[in-house]
Amino acid sequence: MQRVVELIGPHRFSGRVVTGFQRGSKDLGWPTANLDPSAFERTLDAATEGVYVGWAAVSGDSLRPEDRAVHKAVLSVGWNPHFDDVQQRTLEAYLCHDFSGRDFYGEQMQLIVCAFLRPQAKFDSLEALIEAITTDVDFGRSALDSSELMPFKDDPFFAMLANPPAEAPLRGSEDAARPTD
Ligand code: ADP
Ligand code: RBF
Ligand code: MG
Repeated sequence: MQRVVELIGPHRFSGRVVTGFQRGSKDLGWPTANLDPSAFERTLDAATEGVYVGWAAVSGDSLRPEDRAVHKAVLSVGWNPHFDDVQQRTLEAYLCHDFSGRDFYGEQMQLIVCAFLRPQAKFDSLEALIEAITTDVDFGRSALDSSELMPFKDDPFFAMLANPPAEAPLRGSEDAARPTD
């Protein structure tokens, strides 16, 4: 199967990690963090179905600081045509990082999707799908090292999650602190 690196977008998404069919890690050996559909369903064109690469970060108090860094991500967008039971479009990302068994369901995930690799496909066997994903991850990881895609890792969008804007001071608090004379 041929893969290309076609620059797209970039598309930025932010939403909760939701549960899927649970077969990414169990059946395929490639866990994917599924994004809440409300974070993309209305803005992402149906024609964007395919396999993509980008960068991803997740928050979460149970995660270690290294888990919360910006990681390479290889993504699947669409209706998973290999399976017949997927009715709803998914946007799901394998993050190129070892979370050491920690999961992060319900946490906030930010994603920048910046290049297309190939369309979604239906394979002759589960093994063939796994092999295709394995090649996508290898190919995608090296594509993300390129001078075109690497800069998105430092996109200001990610800094917003790590350092949310400080809450504005309550009105009147400055007055209270001011000397009264
Ligand atoms: P589901 O069908 O519920 O998405 P998966 O088998 O695809 O289940 O597993 C995904 C979950 O595994 C993620 O939501 C996340 O909590 C966890 N996970 C652990 N490591 C990773 C990783 N490297 N990339 C993506 N998700 C991971
Ligand atoms: N599902 C498909 O049905 N066809 C595909 O071509 C396909 N490619 C994928 C490529 C990558 C890199 C990843 C991470 C997933 C892909 N998937 C594909 C989705 C896969 O079926 C899904 O993650 C699992 O079924 C778990 O939900
Ligand atoms: Mg998944």
